[in-house]
Amino acid sequence: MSAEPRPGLPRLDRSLRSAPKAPVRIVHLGLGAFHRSHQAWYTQHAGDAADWGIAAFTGRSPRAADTLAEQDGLFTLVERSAAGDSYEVIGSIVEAVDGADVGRLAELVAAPDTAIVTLTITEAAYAVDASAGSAGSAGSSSTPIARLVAALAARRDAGSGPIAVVSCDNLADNGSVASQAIRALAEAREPALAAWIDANVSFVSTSVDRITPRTTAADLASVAESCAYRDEAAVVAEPFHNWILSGDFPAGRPQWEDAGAIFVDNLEPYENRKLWLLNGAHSILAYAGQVRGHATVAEALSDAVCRDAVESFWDEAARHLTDDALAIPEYRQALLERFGNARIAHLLSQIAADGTAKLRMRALPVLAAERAAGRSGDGAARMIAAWMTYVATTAEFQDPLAGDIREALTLDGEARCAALLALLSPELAQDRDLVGQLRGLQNAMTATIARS
Ligand code: CS2
Repeated sequence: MSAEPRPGLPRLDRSLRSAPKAPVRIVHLGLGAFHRSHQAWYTQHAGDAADWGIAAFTGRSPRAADTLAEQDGLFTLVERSAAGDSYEVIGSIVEAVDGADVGRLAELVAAPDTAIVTLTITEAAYAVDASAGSAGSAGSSSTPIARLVAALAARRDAGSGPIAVVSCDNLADNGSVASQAIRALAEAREPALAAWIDANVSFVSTSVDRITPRTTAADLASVAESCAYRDEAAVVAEPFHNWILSGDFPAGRPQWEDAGAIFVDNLEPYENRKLWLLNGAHSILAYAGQVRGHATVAEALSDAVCRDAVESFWDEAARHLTDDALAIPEYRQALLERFGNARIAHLLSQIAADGTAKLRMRALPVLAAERAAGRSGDGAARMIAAWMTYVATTAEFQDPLAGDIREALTLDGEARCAALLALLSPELAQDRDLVGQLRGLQNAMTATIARS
């Protein structure tokens, strides 16, 4: 994605914008747009930002690191509200590295000044295969979790002491999930390493929020136009941002609270509110919306069929979000406004990726809670039915279980429904009533498409 709006424009870097370079004290895995609009933004806005630089590693491809390195780590954050855009140069990323450079990762994680490792590695990346890890297969040693385990071993060997690992992926209890994944691989590699991790690594759980669509060539062109420099690493995000954290930072942390981060003892109600209401609605819109011919969140939300599906799922989820402090009516209203911001072209195809990993977090807890209360859970079930319809009608979908999904799609009727459901929960797939309910919801959805 390269924009060449006006030839001769200077490239953004630290000679163009004087941004002091803080020492690396945070290592990040997963240098995507969300990391830049969220953790990098919070770190820049901490009162002690001058002490906290980020070294950010890419996931699969070195491209984002190369682009950012050419700009000394600087990038523009475009805050896009319904009323207009504002621009800010973010300088908290001081080193951008190809994720395959495990040597540099180990060196930085082992450095005594490094206090924190943050993660945005996607929901799917936490499903590790510890048996493959023990065999040291090429596949597993190149996953972000396996790289981090190797880097933690280097920290232990260097005697650099405790550190915090902070998961910023959309998973319930993401600190514990990260801990289990890392521990399992460490145990398979060397039990003494697992013991060192138990004693020295603090796993912090967080709920993260900022809608950040993939940057387009048009976005880069508009940055060039407005800022009079070329920035190939710009990101666009909504003005809203939220970060709630729970856990210890044994080697210190930036004063993220200056930027609005909230530290709590009990994260669960907040993460459920965000995962169910925001991310759950996103998944409904992504699947039902695309099946009904829409491309963006704002477009899908303006379709009454999709909007009703969201509202009825929210009604169900809200029954299990009972703490008054959660202010659910206001949160729902704010979400409608955020989703309705048509200046943010948030593509449904982007949200639709990795459905099996996402629906386990977004649909299953509400479905289980509703069924335990003796109700149908139709709202949550409709999210799953929409996903089933989507994978059945879409040639190109991205999912860690894509092969299993394709195999399930060779079946018909309830057998297909049960096989797809088994990919989310083998246990639920045994429930004939639920399979019948999902089948009915799929038929109803197909009927609405035929009518519209
Ligand atoms: C989205 C999230 O792609 C998705 O699955 O639901 O990335 C969502 O935009 C963020 O969690 C918002 O904070």
